[in-house]
Amino acid sequence: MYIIYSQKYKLHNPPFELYDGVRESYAEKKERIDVILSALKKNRIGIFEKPSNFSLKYLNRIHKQEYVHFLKDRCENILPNDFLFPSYFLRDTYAPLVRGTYKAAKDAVNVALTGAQKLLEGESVVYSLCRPPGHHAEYNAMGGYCYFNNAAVAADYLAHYGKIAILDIDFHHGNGTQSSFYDRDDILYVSLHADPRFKYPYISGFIEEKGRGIGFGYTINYPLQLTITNQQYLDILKKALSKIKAFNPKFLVVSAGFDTYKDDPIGGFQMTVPFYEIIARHLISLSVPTLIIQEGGYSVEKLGDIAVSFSKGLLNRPLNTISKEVK
Ligand code: SP5
Ligand code: ZN
Repeated sequence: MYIIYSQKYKLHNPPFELYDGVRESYAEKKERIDVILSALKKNRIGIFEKPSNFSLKYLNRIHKQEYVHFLKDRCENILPNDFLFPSYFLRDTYAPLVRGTYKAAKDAVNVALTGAQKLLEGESVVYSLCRPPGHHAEYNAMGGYCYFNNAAVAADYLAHYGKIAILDIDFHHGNGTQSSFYDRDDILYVSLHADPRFKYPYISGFIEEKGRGIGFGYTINYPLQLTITNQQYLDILKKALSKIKAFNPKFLVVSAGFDTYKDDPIGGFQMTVPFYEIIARHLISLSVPTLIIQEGGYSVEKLGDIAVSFSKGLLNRPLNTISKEVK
């Protein structure tokens, strides 16, 4: 399995986020990727590769050109060690800009697109270790630690070759990804996430949001109770996967957030480290070429172990093959 990452993730290092006006430690730390990389390397999982540089035209299919220019321009004008919460294109107080934000976010898109390219070349599963994450980023807005929507850009790129399913298993609803494809019937968006009545992004991810026009029926939301057990989660994951199977996609893009982990400082269902291997094996059981896009996950202490567990599941044989052998 190829693991794609860029060193430029380190350029994005905001000093804090704002919660109810109070400065709090920035949860989306660069150490998240440091620990994932070192754990994967230590366990000899994956073939590591740098991203290629893709044209901005792919980014501009998902984001408004003015927004992309604004981000580039504002970042270039921020002094080292300074920060900015811009007055425009910002949907909440969880996406400050620093000097390196644009460069890091642009290269995270390259990481996603390089992974997509690998699928086109015939790989069955690729892990794009994107940072900053992307699924909250909308057509003309940053928010929730996201600037450019890595998964949406990759899905749109792959959609030229066939139908695409996106499965979003981050703890939070992917409002940006949903809105990117809300009117389309060639990209199915399916998300399992904490009930937005209680958790970020609060205003989207409800069951009633199903798509619009020809896109109606191609957005599927599973808002979950915060107390959901792992067995209940698996039952819903299986339902989500059966919807994806029925759609018969050419490629699957997974927005993989590890903030569903039980001790995550921001999210947290009841998931333990070994549970991620089980989730991954279910994803692979679809037998559709799959691009994993890193989204959230904030337990720096456990993220390495989680990524290793998840990757082991990706590398396993499909569950259906295994159950046939048992019979
Ligand atoms: C990609 C992703 O997982 N984005 C998550 C954005 C969540 N933003 C809300 C975080 C609020 C955390 N601060 C609460 C501290 C209470 N004292
Ligand atoms: Zn999240």
